[in-house]
Amino acid sequence: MLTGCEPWPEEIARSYREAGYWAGQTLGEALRGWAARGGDRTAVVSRDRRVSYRELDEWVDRLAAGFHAREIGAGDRVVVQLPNTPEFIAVCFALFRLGAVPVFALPAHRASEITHLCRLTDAVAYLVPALHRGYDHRLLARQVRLAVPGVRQVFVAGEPGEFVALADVDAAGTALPAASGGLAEPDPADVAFFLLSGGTTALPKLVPRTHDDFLYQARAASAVCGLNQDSVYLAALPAAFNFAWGCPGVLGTLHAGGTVVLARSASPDECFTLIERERVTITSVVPTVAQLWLDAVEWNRRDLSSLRVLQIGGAKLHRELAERVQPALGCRLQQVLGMAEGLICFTREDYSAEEVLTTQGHPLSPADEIRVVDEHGRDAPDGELGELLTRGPYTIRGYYRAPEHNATAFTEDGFYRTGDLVRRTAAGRIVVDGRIKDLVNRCGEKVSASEVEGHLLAHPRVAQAAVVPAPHPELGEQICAFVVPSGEAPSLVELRRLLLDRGLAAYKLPDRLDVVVALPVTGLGKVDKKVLAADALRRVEADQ
Ligand code: J2J
Repeated sequence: MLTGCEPWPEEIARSYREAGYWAGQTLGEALRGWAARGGDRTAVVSRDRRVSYRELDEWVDRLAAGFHAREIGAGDRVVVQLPNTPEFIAVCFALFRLGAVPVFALPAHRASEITHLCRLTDAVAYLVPALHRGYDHRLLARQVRLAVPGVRQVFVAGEPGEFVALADVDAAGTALPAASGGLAEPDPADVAFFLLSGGTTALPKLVPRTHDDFLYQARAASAVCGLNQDSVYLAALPAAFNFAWGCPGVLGTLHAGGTVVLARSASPDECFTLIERERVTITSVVPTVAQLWLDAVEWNRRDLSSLRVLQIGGAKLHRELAERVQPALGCRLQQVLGMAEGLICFTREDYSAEEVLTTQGHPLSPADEIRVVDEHGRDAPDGELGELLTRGPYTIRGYYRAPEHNATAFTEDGFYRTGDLVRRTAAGRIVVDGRIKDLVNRCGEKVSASEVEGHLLAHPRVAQAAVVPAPHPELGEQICAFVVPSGEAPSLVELRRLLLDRGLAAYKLPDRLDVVVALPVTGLGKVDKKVLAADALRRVEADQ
């Protein structure tokens, strides 16, 4: 396995293989099988392009050959920051075929996140769109190259400026025989790609996912959702987000022989148009997007009758919203509790209506092991709140290059500490009821409090800073910054500008600023985030 990653213990890995969970196939090989079956059927659709299974497979081979000709090879890390376009899928599979390892950045990431990802992974290349949502990613690429000279090449989907056009990589590939012809197939047990954790640390952690574990996840999720070749999945969220990538998402749909439709944004305008045009049957959204959609059906008269399932996950879904799904959209609701680190729980078709509305379901795999433990690590009885711990055939055993953090994020016997507070019902359903990890879940995007605090402290007149969540009617949670100033307090606008200048993604900027004379501390002298969160809630309510 790639150095810096934590493999499953040999005996457990063997048991996953013997049980058939790990099929010993790479993602690149899997696509060959899907293409052989899918032929001229449509694999991927975007606003202006349709790609058949056969075309996708050939495109991937050409790109693989083109990357190979540009000296990208097995084990090389490549930061991929592309919006939902067919290129994103083709590039990832091309890298999989070479045994190179894509690192999934989100389109909203900026210099702070991207330079960190490039440094942490020793990336040799960086892939960007030319322009996305009015932002010129070539400017960002210039900054990144200056900061991290190890990034030897930048590839651009679109007009490349001084960099290399992805179209040229494609063209270069035609001169070579099929990429896999001369290249060794990567080891299915090795890392296929890195997902970003919804982490709590000042610098985001990376989640190494193997071919074996992820193909299993996608296959099993596809089966749970009953996908087949008539299924049409709409990727409304960024495809680089685990939810849209493999729960069952893009990979589960391709595995089933269905069609993946790529939306550039989750806006009701764009998504409803695509649902109507492509007869979409299933899609996945976070609760804030679900709310937008449910409000929009009142005035947007698109035909959404093809939609069979709306998956909602990524953040707490309130019952009132859950109840509106079926009447407004005429489709079934499926709640999903997932995480980049692995474990996914789904509500199932045979659940009672009440269970679908109020629980986050049960684990995908019979081999998923779940514990709900109290603060002393003892198993909590059903119905009582505790931290969710998990291990299983698609849950990682450690973050990449993070031995110290891994020592606390995982138990000695390999359970991942999710930081989620849950209870288990007598029927074995999981209900998420809070969290003990230090982050803000804003529109399903996880914002690490300590990451934002670190940047706030860079302001010369900020002596202390603490970030906590508070409820927000549209965002789910908002980012509240408490600041102890030294001298004249900076304004919220000033702090937001500073964070943007420091290259932080815009979704991480504080929504509120409260200036205080001191931060509350616990008996151990740490900032008391519970007291602060309660204080934030009071202030938010007082302002309404
Ligand atoms: C409450 N909290 C939830 C839910 C995730 C599918 C769906 C979501 C993610 C995801 C994902 C929740 N109710 N239904 O990767 O494959 C919070 C929990 C969890 C954290 C993980 C997938 N569903 N959460 O959201 O890695 O706190 O993955 O630990 O971004 O989101 O965040 P992330």
